Amino acid sequence: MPPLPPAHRDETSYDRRRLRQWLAGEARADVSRRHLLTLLAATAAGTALPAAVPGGEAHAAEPAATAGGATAAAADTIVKPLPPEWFVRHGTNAETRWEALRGVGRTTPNELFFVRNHTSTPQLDAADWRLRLWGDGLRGTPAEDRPVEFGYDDLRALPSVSRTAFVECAGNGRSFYGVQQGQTVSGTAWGLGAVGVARWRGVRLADVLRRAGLSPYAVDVQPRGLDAEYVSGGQNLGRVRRPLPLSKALDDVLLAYEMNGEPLPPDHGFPVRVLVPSWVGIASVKWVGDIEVSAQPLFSPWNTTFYRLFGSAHGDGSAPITRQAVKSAFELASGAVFRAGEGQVLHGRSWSGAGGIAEVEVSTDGGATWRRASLHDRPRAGSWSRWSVPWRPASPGATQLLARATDTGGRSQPDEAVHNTQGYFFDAVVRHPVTVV
Ligand SMILES: Nc1nc2c(c(=O)[nH]1)N[C@H]1C(S)=C(S)[C@@H](COP(=O)(O)O)O[C@H]1N2
Ligand SMILES: [Mo]
Repeated sequence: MPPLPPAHRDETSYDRRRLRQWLAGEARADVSRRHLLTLLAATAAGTALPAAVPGGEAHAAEPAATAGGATAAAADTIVKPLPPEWFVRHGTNAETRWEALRGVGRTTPNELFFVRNHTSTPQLDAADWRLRLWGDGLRGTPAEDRPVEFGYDDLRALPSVSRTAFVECAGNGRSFYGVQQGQTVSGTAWGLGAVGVARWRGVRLADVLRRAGLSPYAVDVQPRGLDAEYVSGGQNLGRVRRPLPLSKALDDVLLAYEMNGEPLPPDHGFPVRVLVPSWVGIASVKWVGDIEVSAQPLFSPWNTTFYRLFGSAHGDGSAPITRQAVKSAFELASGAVFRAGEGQVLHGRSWSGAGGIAEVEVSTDGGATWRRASLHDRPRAGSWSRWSVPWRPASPGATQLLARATDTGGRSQPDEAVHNTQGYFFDAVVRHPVTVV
């Protein structure tokens, strides 16, 4: 049995659970054969792991020193420090703790920003980095081995634009399908911390495409990362890549080289990443090395097997997913403790892939009554709005805090999210447990 690639670790506990359910005859009829085969292969490999990352974060967050081989490798997939008070580790990924955002401004500091790595952060040198554009959607049809090239300095010499935007994993909130709805889904068991907002600076992808000689027949562009090839279920899926329709590519997409006024940190795509505002995080390819420009629609595992909605509510599967849903989170630890009779101010943030945030309502009694939160930021598409609401808990006991946002397009958070097998787009109101003493 070959050793388990680090990229699998985040998936294995879910995969094992699904395998047990399958063996127990509880398989969902909508699990495709292909998905099941992937699942079985990943799970078989997973069982060979030397007791991986028990209980997760505290252990994995520690740098290599004391940890065994597998755990050290998992910790090494991310370059920046991951103090356990800021991050929850999930295999090759790190989730921002919402309580760490309390008192933090509208943008997430780079040190606090979540990391989603399919494999591990590559350490690249800007001096020999090149962006290669090729394909039959460019005039002259440059081939992959004779591309149009831009160096780092070439990009930095082009007119720059800045934009505040969130990057959010499509699977953010995934664990609540299980916790709140009792449903099984595959993938990294994120809480709500697979999202961050940054001020990005770079060049417009549109400018680079035009300079490369965009043909009138171009329909799709496909950026590809320089990180290692991704192996899933024993299958090498190649480098991370996902097609983007030309309409979006020409609209507001950046080739970003700065994050919050600093060069991109290694974990977030140094030297250059794609930044696709409001869309699922997978579109924002990090460590971009080349972009295929195509006169035909393109496909990769990241817009076929992954990042579509499958399950009984979705027929043969949805189209590739694009805009993020509406979500809200309290800047508070799960299970936070409050004193009865003491005045508090609860803080949180809400965001949407379809516009700014127009209204947020909060319930402190498990959803029985609601009141409006004060919004502290002007609604802005692609970013989040901070909000607060005063609260004086009356009597001791367990309760749940709920926040429900409505965006400027009138989209609001439902009580229940529509299930899909890979657990994307958990947009339902999350019930945040707290204790009053
Ligand atoms: N090359 C590359 N790009 C990538 C990924 C990756 O693993 N490799 N992960 C994607 C996913 S799924 C998400 S959610 C975002 C996360 O960005 P961050 O790590 O900067 O927060 O990057 C995307 N871009
Ligand atoms: Mo993601």
